[in-house]
Amino acid sequence: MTPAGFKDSLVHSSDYELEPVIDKVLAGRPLEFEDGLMVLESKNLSLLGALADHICLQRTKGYVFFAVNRHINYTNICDSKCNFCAYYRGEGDRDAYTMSLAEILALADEASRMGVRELHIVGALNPSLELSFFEEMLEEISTRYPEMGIKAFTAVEIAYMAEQEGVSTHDVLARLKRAGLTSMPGGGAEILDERVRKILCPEKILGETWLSIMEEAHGLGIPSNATMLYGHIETYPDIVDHLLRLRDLQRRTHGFQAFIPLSFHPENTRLAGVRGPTGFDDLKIIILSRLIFAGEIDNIKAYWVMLGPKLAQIALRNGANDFDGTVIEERITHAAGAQTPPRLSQEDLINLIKDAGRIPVERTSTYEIVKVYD
Ligand code: V47
Repeated sequence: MTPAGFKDSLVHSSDYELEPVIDKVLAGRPLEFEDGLMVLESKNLSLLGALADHICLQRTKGYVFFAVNRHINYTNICDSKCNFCAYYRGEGDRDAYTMSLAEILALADEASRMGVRELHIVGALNPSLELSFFEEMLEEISTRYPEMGIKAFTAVEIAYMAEQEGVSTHDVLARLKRAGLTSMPGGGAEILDERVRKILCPEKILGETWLSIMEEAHGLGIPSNATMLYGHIETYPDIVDHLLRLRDLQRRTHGFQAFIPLSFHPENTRLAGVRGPTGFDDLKIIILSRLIFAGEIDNIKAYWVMLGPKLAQIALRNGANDFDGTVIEERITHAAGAQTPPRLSQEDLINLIKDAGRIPVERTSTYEIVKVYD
């Protein structure tokens, strides 16, 4: 095949409608709703992946971030009981648990000795835990281990703390920040559309509330991440709408540090009949996220816990520039049947990134560079 023939075959005749999308992306113009749908409907993953990779490289110089991090899931007792979740338990259940402050501090201490720089602390909506417990936890950890960033509590947990305490979400955020909160994870966003939330998680805060709590956090100087749980009952328009609503908020606050697409795992959930996303779906969502956020949300995470390390590595050539981290102990996805290992070593992460032809960069919780491995 001639080079020109190869180029033609890359843009198949059935993909000519993608041309306006390609032109927009290459001209640095933002994609809109219809463009997003077109990307999702296309099967030309190699073309779209190359486009996403191109945009990613313009922003990142080939750096791929990872963190030496540890998850602490402090309780599984939850008032929310979302239909997509295999992790929650009721108070009387045999395997229900709530960690004491001493147990949490022991995990933080072990993490600090392992060189961890980011603690990812999330749990569930447990009525027995008071705001003062979380304040004390943050104060103790941040004073004892100032080198570790504390990325903790989803917007959903913040709303629950406010309701339990009878104060505003703004006050909760301000108090947690004062106690040592560095940033917030992006969980709880699921799909922002209310029709989908009513089926997925009827007891959870509205999508609008999730966005407004993030806006408050950003206003208080607490950066956060954003997520999207996909591969269940959502439609293509729900996905594009979700991404555009996040981008709108980002244009106002610039507070989102990273976007993390979360690949649905159906096992042991009330949606166990749902097939879940294929590898093709997983890559397409990474690609679409990069194309829609371009330089507006800088970092797209390939969350290896949900994608598997091998697909996450391929995502690094399809628009993703963040490999999350060592993780060490994750319970939420593993309760839903994830077959991935409980942790990756720093060496594993560095090898996977280098093997994809990218430069591993250890980062802090707030994306300062710790070390470049070139
Ligand atoms: O909010 C729950 C999702 C989220 C399932 O901000 C499930 O850096 C798949 O938000 N299948 C928690 N997903 C995880 C999360 C996260 C993970 C990694 C990094 C960051 C970050 C945030 O997990 C929940 C929900 O959307 N989830 N159950 C399931 N069965």
